[in-house]
Amino acid sequence: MEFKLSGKDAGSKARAGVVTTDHGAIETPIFMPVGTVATVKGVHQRELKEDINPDIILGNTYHLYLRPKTSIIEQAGGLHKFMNWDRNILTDSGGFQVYSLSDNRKIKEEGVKFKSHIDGSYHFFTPENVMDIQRTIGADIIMAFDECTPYPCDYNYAKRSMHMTHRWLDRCIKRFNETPDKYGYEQTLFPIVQGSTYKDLRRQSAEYIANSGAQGNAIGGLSVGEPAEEMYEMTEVVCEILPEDKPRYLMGVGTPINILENIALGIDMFDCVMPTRNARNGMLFTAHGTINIKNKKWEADFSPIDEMGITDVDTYYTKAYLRHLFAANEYLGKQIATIHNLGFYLWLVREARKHILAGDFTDWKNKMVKQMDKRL
Ligand code: PRF
Repeated sequence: MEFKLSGKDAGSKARAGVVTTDHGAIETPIFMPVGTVATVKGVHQRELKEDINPDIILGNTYHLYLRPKTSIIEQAGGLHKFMNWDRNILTDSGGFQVYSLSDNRKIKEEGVKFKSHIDGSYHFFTPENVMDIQRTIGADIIMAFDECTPYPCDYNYAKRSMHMTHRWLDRCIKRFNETPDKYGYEQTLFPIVQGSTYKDLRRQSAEYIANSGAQGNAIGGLSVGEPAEEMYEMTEVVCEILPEDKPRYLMGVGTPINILENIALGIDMFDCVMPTRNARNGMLFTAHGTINIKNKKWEADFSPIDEMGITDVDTYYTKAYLRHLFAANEYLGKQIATIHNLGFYLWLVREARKHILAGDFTDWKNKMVKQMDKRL
């Protein structure tokens, strides 16, 4: 994997770059649509390519391991072949999904015992087997196994957990280096900074992660309920320490505003279920604020879904039609809303890139943040 900086903003820490893997180039900043179980929910792969056109999507180790199971993906020849996606894929390690299971898991130094949300069976994840599973799934970028601490988190717990995440990272790196790429293209391992909302812990963790010498670095444990200002403070502290010449990935973030603010602090990569999940609930993101399309207010509004027309669906259908589909609980409503939201998120990061390269990112960002902070 290679990362080249294409340019930096003058008034902020924002950067534009290009990550290149064996599955092609990824222009940064990038938003990665979430495809948890080998599908970006509601959009099939050809539509995803043609209408939204992301260079990279995300998959989840926890879900794929449970269903269809690692062995099926191996028989298919890896996740790219299984789902017929020939561009980049990143898999999360399960650290966050296991954290979300709260009562159905037990965390120990050796690893995490958890109960399947599908059939209640028990499983055990360790740094070693999570590397093996991700080697077999075959994503281009794979994530270290970490513990995502909840918010709020007691200082001593956060500190102990962070140190365990660091020891787990050492075990991940060892296993990763002992195992070969399986499918003839290179895989890259990203470590994850933790440390909850404590600046001293975040600094310590960022130093540990920076010293691991990885090709890219991630920040976890944020966007778990803390105020946005606290998230930005942590990102800022961590970005000062993580190497400049490696991509920085902020996991599970966030709203369009969160994304722009974090780009300004030096983040290059994002993922979040928000555009897809909220679409399925009828919430649309636009450059001028959010729309709840289920609202009666749109019942006879025959204007385009989004005048900007970023994706075809935006001008192909009216708000009244989309509202009707939601009212009638039709599949197509969720599909259209998903394409719209993903199209908007990808547009947003591409515009950010353009403005970074043009040198007027901060002014544009401030204008957009104000504009998007509305309910239409
Ligand atoms: N760790 C991992 N995945 C994640 C997170 C984390 O802390 C987050 C936190 N927002 C999202 N996804 N492994």
